[in-house]
Amino acid sequence: MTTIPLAPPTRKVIGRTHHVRDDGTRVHIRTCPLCECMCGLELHLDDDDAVKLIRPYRDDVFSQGYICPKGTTLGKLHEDPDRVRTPLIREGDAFREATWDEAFARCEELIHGVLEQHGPTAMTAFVGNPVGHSFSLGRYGALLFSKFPHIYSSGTVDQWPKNVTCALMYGNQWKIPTPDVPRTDYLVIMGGNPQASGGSLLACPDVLGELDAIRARGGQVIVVDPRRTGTVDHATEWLPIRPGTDAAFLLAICHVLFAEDLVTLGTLVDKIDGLERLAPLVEEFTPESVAAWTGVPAETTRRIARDFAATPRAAVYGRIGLCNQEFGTLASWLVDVVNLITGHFDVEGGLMWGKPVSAPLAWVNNTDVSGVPTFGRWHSRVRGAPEVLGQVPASCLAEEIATPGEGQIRLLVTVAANPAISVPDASLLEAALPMLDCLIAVDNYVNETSRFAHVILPGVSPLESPHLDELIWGWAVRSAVKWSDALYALPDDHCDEWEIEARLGWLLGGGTNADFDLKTLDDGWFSALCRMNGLDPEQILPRYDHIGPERMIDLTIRMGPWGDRYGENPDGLTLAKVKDHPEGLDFGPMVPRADEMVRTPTGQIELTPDYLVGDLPRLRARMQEAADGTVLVSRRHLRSKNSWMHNVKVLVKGKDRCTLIIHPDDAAAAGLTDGARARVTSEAGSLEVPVEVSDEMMPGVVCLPHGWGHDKPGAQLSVAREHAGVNNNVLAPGTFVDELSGNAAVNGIPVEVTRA
Ligand SMILES: Nc1nc2c(c(=O)[nH]1)N[C@H]1C(S)=C(S)[C@@H](COP(=O)(O)OP(=O)(O)OC[C@H]3O[C@@H](n4cnc5c(=O)[nH]c(N)nc54)[C@H](O)[C@@H]3O)O[C@H]1N2
Ligand SMILES: Nc1nc2c(c(=O)[nH]1)N[C@H]1C(S)=C(S)[C@@H](COP(=O)(O)OP(=O)(O)OC[C@H]3O[C@@H](n4cnc5c(=O)[nH]c(N)nc54)[C@H](O)[C@@H]3O)O[C@H]1N2
Ligand code: SF4
Ligand SMILES: [Mo]
Repeated sequence: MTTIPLAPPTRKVIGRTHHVRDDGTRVHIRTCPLCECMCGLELHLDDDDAVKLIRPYRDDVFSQGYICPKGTTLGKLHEDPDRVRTPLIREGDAFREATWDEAFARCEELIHGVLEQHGPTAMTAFVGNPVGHSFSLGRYGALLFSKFPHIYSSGTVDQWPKNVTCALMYGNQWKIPTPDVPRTDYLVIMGGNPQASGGSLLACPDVLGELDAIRARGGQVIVVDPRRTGTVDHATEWLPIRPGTDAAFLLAICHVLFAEDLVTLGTLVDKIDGLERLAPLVEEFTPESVAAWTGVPAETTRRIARDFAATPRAAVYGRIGLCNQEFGTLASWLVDVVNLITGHFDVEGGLMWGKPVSAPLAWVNNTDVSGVPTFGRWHSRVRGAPEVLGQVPASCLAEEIATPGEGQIRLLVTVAANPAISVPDASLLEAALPMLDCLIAVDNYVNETSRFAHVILPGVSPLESPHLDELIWGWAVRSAVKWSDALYALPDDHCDEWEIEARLGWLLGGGTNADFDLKTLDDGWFSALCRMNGLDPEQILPRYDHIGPERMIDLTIRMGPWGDRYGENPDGLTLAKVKDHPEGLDFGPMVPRADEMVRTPTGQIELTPDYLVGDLPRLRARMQEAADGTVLVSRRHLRSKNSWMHNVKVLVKGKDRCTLIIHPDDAAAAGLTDGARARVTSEAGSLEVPVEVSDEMMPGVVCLPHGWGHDKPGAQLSVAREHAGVNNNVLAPGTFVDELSGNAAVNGIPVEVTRA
């Protein structure tokens, strides 16, 4: 495939200048969209309107001057010569630049071709991570994704177990409680590494600073992880644990709590159902009985259970290491259980829910109205995987494309996703993608996935879009709101992302470009939101002279807890008022809110749902098997974001980061020395990678980062290609999942490591 020269980036400044420095530099303020820290940034513009420098914005009410190296590269992302800025249409083996009209005409032709020949069951979408960081992509995704019988997402390689437990326990899959890190005195971090990730399902800028503060006030921070991560440097204790065994460890904690009469429901004594069922369930899981399997000594488990129960402000937090594993749902459930049965839930310093200024749309649908989810309402065609919360494992996609028959997938729309890298059994998906009749990628790069596209519709750069986070405030440690103007205008006639989604949705529903009417569609969606908020659209619509995301954001803020409710509360917030505060508006720390948040049919927190309890026999059976052999886990790095920031030179320069970390004893046994090349083989595949020998790994566990493998023909990522690395998902067997959620178990993969 030939490389196409892409049009240079445009820089027409439309954002408001915050101040001008003495040397004439104009400074703009914006919130970084890259991770959950939501850092405030100062963008310094040069005479050509390019971003010459990015500094922390110290007045930001939320991040207060915290940033990381990724945030300083937003200008570089905008300027990246490889960033796709006009639509690309495939012609034979190559792409050519096209106008938006041409591109949508081609989409119509391809979409209608598949629709007519194979019907809607031949079409699906893959939703990627950046959608969760973009108000437009998130909200307008509804107009697109509803057109498919079902979709795939990175959610099933991420937090699906937590979604399952929250749906069953609290009534909504996105009501995810988070640790009140700034006010806790005892924090157990399981399967999370905020030193690299910045925190996940936990919006708390400068987590490491907060951990230092916990220690400074005499508190404890315990990191339960097979790897001695950078987070451990800020902790009081590292507890190595065998991957995939956390559920057993947590059951043993529960056992001690009951056995030693340490159980209390605290303030939620009248709000929790199912406690009496728990004690007999955990009885057999003594710390001694699980120690050999987990690797955690029994006396350590007992000590932690006692100290945790005895500390008034304490929280156990579990993240991706607890989800992306064989018993992800059990482990995710038990994290909440331990907090709930020690009175460390919905109270200061424990697990709490955030209180967003603009309530996430995802919080609207609760099981008291929609009904408790039943799982397996349908099964995937090829593997027979049961649907869970409307999705099957992401790894099913490859076989659904490659296997002929009724319902074979012929059309795929990817939105801000790179499944060729991010999904298990990566080799199978790589082989399947070229079989599609139509692949439309809404993405900023010709990457490992979009290189197979028939049409690439470019997204916007992080400086071309206004920004307001939505879902993430739901698990933020403070209630706050921040708005960012777009710094640059979109190039002339560049279609904005929300319109791309609306238009693709229209075409997928059988509509044509000729009869596409954005205003009518948007008015319809906005009217639906009005009704969800108990408003009469006839009254609200005339108040606006514009359509699009800003109108929705305004509604969401106005109908939120601090909103003006369209005049009912005249001093309340509107988007216009928020815009007047580039530093953001802060409404304080988290507050107890179980009464308003819990929306199960009984109105109670369900401690022991049948579906979750039903997985204990599988765990018990697994514990009987020998725990020998080497297993693989994943890791992240501060200077990287999943699969897509490796094209930024300043982030990838320096020593090779795509290495296999291995304990010295395991290295010696395999005849490997630091810097040597290892061959790693699993049931799914095999690859070669340089080795880093370090006792930061516990013996028997090796570790690779995810998101690499940029040497693919046709991908246009000139910098990333120089630092290609290997894709660890080549080693991840697609059928290795947490059975209750269908979430990928990319941690704990049995592998063999030898000298290459
Ligand atoms: N083995 C293993 N696999 C994993 C994981 C792991 O820990 N181990 N982690 C999993 C997790 S948690 C996740 S979230 C997934 C991530 O995997 P994916 O969701 O597939 O996404 P990313 O790798 O984040 O790639 C995002 C894509 O969006 C594009 N993009 C960036 N910004 C924008 C934008 O504003 N608009 C548009 N249209 N496109 C944009 C980028 O170019 C990139 O192609 O990977 C999962 N895979
Ligand atoms: N810099 C950077 N930040 C990111 C991302 C990124 O790619 N780069 N990705 C973002 C995304 S999409 C997400 S979802 C979040 C994820 O955020 P985190 O959940 O903090 O993810 P990781 O940093 O991968 O840390 C996971 C930890 O789990 C450990 N682990 C693996 N298996 C097990 C196990 O079985 N049990 C236990 N107890 N631990 C285990 C690993 O060793 C690792 O230290 O990060 C987000 N932030
Ligand atoms: S920690 Fe880094 S990537 Fe995350 S929001 Fe802050 S600057 Fe952006
Ligand atoms: Mo993620």
